[in-house]
Amino acid sequence: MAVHQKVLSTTPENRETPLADVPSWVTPNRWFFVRSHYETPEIDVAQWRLKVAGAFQRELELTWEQLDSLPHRSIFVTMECAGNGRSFLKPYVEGVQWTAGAVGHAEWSGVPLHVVLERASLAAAAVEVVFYGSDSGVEHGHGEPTAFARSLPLDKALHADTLLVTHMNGEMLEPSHGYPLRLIVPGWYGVASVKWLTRIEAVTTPFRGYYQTAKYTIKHRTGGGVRTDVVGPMPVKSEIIRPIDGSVLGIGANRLFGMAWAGEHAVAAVEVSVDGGLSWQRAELQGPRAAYSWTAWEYLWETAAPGEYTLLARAISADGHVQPMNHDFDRGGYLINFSRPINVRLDASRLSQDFVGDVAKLQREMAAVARERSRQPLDADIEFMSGAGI
Ligand SMILES: Nc1nc2c(c(=O)[nH]1)N[C@H]1C(S)=C(S)[C@@H](COP(=O)(O)O)O[C@H]1N2
Ligand SMILES: [Mo]
Repeated sequence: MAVHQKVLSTTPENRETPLADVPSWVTPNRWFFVRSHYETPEIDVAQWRLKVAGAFQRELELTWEQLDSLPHRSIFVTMECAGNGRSFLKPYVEGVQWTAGAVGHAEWSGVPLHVVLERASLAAAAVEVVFYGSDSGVEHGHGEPTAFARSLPLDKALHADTLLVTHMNGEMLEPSHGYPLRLIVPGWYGVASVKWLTRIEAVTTPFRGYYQTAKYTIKHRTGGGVRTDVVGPMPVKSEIIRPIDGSVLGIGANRLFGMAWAGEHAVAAVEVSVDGGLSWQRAELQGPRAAYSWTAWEYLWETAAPGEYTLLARAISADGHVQPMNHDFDRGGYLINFSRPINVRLDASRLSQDFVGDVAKLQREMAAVARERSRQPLDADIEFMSGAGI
């Protein structure tokens, strides 16, 4: 069976992780979603330099070899685009119409950012660190080309888990994922993890770039009024991967399977409802449960009565947050973590097919699929969707 992948646009490259066909704890690189605002830059690593400039005691310019000689670390992190799930919003919200697949989980390796920041030695007046990618383009209503750039507050920039990444799942980064160097900001939406990194700048006033103030911001109501916040940490979320919406199931045992993640926190529990949210049961968590990483879950649903059912899942984070039932439209087309109903029909004339939900089995399956696919690199069934702007 071919893997079915959704491609929202090819230039820039925007494509989803095929969650239902590749349901593994580690997302293989070739199936990991891509979210790019501009064309993928072509970078010659021999010419490439990382400049570290601005509010530091000393500025640095590192070659690839110099960077690579610094201490390394690896960490598993789930990365999700802040617009993931946008196509499910009613009413319609402008932007790339992602379904559920702008999320993936990988092992990221590289040099902890703090190692480089400490070599350059931050000035006392520094308040943020800004990261520049080497991609740029002209945005609607902005005459000058806009470079992709984002900043981090000092505490997150200096955190031991924030990495300058060279490798993804043990392989050199692919061009689409930021070769030769990208940032990974664990627990934060993907937008913070700047790809094709060439410049790190410490600043003494908060950064006001396009992707920091015009895009990737949400409204936040306070007692006195409305504040604009930049998108940062990922809230708790779960996704039902199987069965898919609109499925016709048989009578007997049916397995619900999905993933749940909670940004900087581990997942504590997942609950499932088969009656549209009237009652909830505990799902079984499978495999690792760690901060930054998604956790697989499954629930064996035994039913005898044919009819229409609305399935829901809600995750609870280790710090006690519960996934919400509705989207908060103050968030616009970002931070889409509400429990999305999956409608299925139970058909009395069928028997249930207990598809495999066990993680160990899935991983063995995945390894077999990967081996097979390395011999058949074009065995993918690609669906082109209509993408729109940012
Ligand atoms: N330079 C640069 N970095 C970028 C982007 C970009 O367009 N340019 N997109 C961001 C967004 S919105 C996301 S969700 C992640 C996606 O990373 P991936 O394509 O490796 O999945 O990269 C982030 N880093
Ligand atoms: Mo994103």
